[in-house]
Amino acid sequence: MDALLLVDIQNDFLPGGALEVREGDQIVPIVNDLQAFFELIVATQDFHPKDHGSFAANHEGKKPGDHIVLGGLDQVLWPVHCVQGSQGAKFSSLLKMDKVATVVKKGLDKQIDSYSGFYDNGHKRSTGLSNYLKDKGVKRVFVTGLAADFCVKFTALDALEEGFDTIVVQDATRAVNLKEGDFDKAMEELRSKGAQVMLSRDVVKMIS
Ligand code: VGL
Ligand code: ZN
Repeated sequence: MDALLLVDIQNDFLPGGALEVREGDQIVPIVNDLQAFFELIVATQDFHPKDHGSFAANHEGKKPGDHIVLGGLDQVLWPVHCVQGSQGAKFSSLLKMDKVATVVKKGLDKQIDSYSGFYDNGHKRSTGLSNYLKDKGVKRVFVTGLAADFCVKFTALDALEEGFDTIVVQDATRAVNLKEGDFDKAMEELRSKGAQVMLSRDVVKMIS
């Protein structure tokens, strides 16, 4: 069984959003088209309380891009984004959601960030996604969404660690690129750890 994962395709990560990812909107039609080829589709949703520790605004004198220690881990600080109940936390209105079987919320604990859809950044608490997929007999996951160098990367790395064959759909993701080249670096790291990086048209050829 295959699963298609839609990582954080939310307004705040799209152009015009609080943590906008360049060209993030361009993945939406690709992700929508891919859904026709999957029986099981799962979305993740970055879903922070407004006092979340990853927001620069919640630390006096800090600005986005600065680093602090949060939950014992190095944490880059972000603009306020994906606040529970806000428009920015909602999925893109252009994203097809009718086939999405379940939504996995993450980043709810203000004391620790959660890039991966499987675990928080300290690997302390599971979201339940791994067991959900395993219960459905999933062996292979295809990862799409935002952003390639954060939530997509860490979701795919955890998928590998959880024993899933993991394919990252290269044209169905875009990077924040805090530093130039972060997209390519993320894809290289994913390959080196055992993920396949494939274009959506090759995914369709492989599975249909
Ligand atoms: C993300 C930064 C902070 C992401 C979420 O979805 O990639 N990045 N929160
Ligand atoms: Zn976040």
